[in-house]
Amino acid sequence: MNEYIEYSKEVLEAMKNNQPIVALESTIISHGMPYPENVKTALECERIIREQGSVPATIAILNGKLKIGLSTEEIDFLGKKGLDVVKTSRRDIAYNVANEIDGATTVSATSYIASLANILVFATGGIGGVHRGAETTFDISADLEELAETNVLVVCAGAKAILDLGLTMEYLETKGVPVVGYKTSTLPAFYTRESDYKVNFKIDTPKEIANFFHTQQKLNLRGGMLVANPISEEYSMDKDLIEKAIVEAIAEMNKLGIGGKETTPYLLAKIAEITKGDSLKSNIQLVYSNCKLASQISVNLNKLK
Ligand code: PSU
Ligand code: MN
Repeated sequence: MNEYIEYSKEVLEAMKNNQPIVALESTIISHGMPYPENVKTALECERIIREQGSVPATIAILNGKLKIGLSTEEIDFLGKKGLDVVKTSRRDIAYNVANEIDGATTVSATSYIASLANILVFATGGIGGVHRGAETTFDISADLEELAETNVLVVCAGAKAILDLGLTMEYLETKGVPVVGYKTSTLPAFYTRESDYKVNFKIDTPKEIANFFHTQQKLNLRGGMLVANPISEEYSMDKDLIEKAIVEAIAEMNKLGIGGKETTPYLLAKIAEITKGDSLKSNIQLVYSNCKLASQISVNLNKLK
């Protein structure tokens, strides 16, 4: 296994010194945002994580290796290549490694690779989930199954409103994945702070979240935890406006016959276009906020180890 993993110097050093680490995904760089905002955001995420006391480990597949911790050049490479790098979920990992195909890892692949290195905390924007219309398309993100299988705590801003939030919560419930609301009892909807759905547990401090996850691990309850951190008031969007943009984007997508792994990147880009970049601005800010919280949770978790 180790022959396939390549750590950055910073991450290797952190592991040796038992420092807290936070994993970051790379699909958000290549497929989630346009260049150059994607690169700027990825680097700022790393800075915020360091500022809060943890070491960032951005994850991708490059030259046939599972890379844990990327250089600025590597992040720039993924950002510039954008949709030309392979969006890599769990099912793509072995193929990309075997054939030395560069891949940007989604939440599912990133969680799996992080877990190989015993990295327990991971920050992202929004997770994949059950898509609207899943009763006919069967489109359910591999992210959910990964949360059920892999011991990683994922900090997100809730599930994106391009998804069916109710069905996403049901799926997580079936799989026994706890959904924690950070200072909130309702599930945030990515661009907005609230939805019609309740989280399982409202917790107000990073320390208590760390203690919860630590206990879950000690009890051998295989699987992850989802921490939903609402976008700050300042950057949250108007609910009706964003809903309109989402409905329009989905209709356009169906007209074009787009499906499968292209669905999420298409919708993100289309919504940014419809909202004239406002959704992208919100997206960036919520990711920063998630990085901050994830780093704080990781610091607390590290003290319990
Ligand atoms: N949320 C974002 N930006 C993203 C994604 C989610 O704010 O780029 C990406 C993540 O990598 C996530 C993936 O794992 O979309 C989900 O894709 P799918 O729905 O095809 O599983
Ligand atoms: Mn899908």
